[in-house]
Amino acid sequence: MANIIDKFRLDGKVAWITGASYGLGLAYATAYAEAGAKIAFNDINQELVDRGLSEYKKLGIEAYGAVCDVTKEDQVAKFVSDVKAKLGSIDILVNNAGIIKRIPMHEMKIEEWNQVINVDLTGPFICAKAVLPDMIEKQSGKIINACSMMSEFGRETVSAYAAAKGGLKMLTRNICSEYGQFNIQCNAIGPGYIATPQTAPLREKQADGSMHPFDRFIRSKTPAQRWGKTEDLMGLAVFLASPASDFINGQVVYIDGGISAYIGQDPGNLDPSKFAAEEEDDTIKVND
Ligand code: NAP
Ligand code: GCO
Repeated sequence: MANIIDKFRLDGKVAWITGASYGLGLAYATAYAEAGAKIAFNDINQELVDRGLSEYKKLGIEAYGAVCDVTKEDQVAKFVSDVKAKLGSIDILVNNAGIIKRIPMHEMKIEEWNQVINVDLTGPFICAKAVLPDMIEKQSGKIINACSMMSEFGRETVSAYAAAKGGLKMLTRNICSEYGQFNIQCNAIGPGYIATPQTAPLREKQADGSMHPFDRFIRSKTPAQRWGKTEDLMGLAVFLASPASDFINGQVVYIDGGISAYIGQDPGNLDPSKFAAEEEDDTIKVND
C-alpha cells in the first residue's frame, strides 16, 4: 500500500499559477515546486515577470514565466501553447491573478467596475477554458480558483470585487458540474484576511503610530487575532492540487483563521501590545 503522504505529491505535474510574481501566487507556486510540480507563471508586465523569476531562482525553483494578461484570450492561448511546448500540457491551473478597487459603489466609474470583473471573474473563465481541452483529453485536471471572504460577505467599497468573487464561487461549482465526468476537479481557496501587498493599505499604521482601524477590526473578528500569512495557505493549495482531493469537487474551502465562524469581539477589547512583535509578511509587491 502506497504511503498516504504520496497522495499529496505533485511529481511530474505541470502547474500554472496566474499572477504569481509575488503574494499568494508565489506561495502557491513555491509549495507546488516543493511537492514536485513543474511551475509556469504569468504576470501583467515584463518587469513583474523578471522580478518573479529572480524570486523563484532565489528559492531554487526553475519556473517558466511570461507576460500574459488573463483578460486577453489571445495572450492566454499563446501562453498555454508555449507552456505545453516547454513543460507539457497543464495539469493544474490556479486562477490566482486578481485586483481590487476600494471605492464606494455610488462613486465607482463603470470602467473601474468592468476592470475588476474582467480580471477577477472573466480572467478565470478565459484561463479555465484554455486548459480544459487538454484536461479532457487526459481525463484528468485540477482547477483552483481564488475566492474570498467576499464570495460570502459584503462590505463597504468592494462591490465589484464581491460581485466577481461571488460569481467565481458559482463558476467553480459550474466547472465541477460540467467537467467532473472527465475526472476534472474544480475547487476554490477562500482565504480570510492575509498579509499581502493587496491588503497592505488595510494594515498601514496611522500617523500617530496606532493600528489601522481596519487592522483592529479584522483582529477582533478573527479568533486567532492575527492576519493570515501566505504560508498558512500552502498546505491547502497542495491538497486541492493533489490526488488526495480527487473526490472533492465544486467546493470553496475557507482558510480564514475562523472569521466566518465568529461573531467577533469589541475591537476596543484588543491589546495592541500583543501584536507589536509581529513581523510583516515578507512577500513584497515587486513593483513598489
Ligand atoms: P496581489 O498581491 O495583488 O497579487 C495579484 C497578482 O495578480 C499581482 O501580481 C498582479 O499584478 C497580478 N495581476 C493583476 N491583474 C492581472 C492580469 N490582468 N493578468 C495577469 N496578472 C494580473 O494579490 P494577493 O493578495 O496575492 O491575492 C491573490 C489572489 O487571492 C487574488 O485573486 C485575491 O483577490 C485573492 N485573495 C486575496 C486575499 C488576501 O487577503 N490577500 C484574500 C482572499 C482572496 P499587479 O502587481 O500588476 O497588480
Ligand atoms: C478588503 C480585502 C479583502 C481581502 C480578501 C478577504 O478590502 O476587504 O482586500 O477583500 O482581499 O478578499 O477574503
